[in-house]
Amino acid sequence: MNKKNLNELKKNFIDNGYCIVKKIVSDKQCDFFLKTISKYAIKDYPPILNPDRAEFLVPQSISKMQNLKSLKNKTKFLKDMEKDISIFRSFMVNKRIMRILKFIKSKKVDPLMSQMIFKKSKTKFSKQSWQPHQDNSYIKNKNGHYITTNLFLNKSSYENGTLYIWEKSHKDGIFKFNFKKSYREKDGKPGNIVKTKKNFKIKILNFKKGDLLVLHGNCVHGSFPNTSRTSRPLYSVSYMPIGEKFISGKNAQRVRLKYS
Ligand SMILES: O=C(O)CCC(=O)C(=O)O
Ligand SMILES: [Fe+2]
Repeated sequence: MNKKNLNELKKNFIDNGYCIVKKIVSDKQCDFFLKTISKYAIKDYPPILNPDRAEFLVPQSISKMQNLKSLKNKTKFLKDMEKDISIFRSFMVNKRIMRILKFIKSKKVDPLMSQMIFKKSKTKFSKQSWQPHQDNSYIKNKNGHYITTNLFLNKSSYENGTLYIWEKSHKDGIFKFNFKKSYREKDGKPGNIVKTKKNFKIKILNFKKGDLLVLHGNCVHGSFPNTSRTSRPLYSVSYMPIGEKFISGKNAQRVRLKYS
């Protein structure tokens, strides 16, 4: 990517609170990632938090291992997990992504957490629709430097539960909000709901497989339920520039991850 393209991404991010990098990952890599991480998806395909850390991946996929009959297969499951975790980590610190984020923030950034959201068609979690929220409402970085990336592992549109944003909503700091459980919630409506009297225009975002959405932590966004036959898998990774403070969180346990 040349300087002109990088400048354009940065301008979009600053002006609009988000930018989209088209086709940052090839179809083949997307399919490989999805196939690998799907080994750890349990019944109903709930999201997997921090699949890049064994202490998270083991408890969230243990029923998959227990379903295996022989000890040989169980040990293989765990052995393969080691390898797969390094694949997930490599996506978090993908060189092209890190370069773009560093350029946008004019500072080196560290990954803090990741989440795989399958929105697998015809499962309970396909109906999950995120309420309008700011990702920074969880982290509360007062300088608004938190960033979330969403890598789309399949095409994404209204029918299969794509994301929308509230235009220019990243310019007002952190809004008041109602706390919502946002990990394996029962009502299918996660996301700390923003409370504001201000009106924003809603913009629905469409993606192709391999596109990356870079979101300002204060940009209000949400998503639609997947009512189609097409799954809408995405791998989300959050980042923070060096020197910035953040709240770790009981579930997400954000930390500066020093992967290379
Ligand atoms: O997967 C989605 O539909 C939205 C996810 C999201 O906004 C989040 O994880 O904070
Ligand atoms: Fe979000």
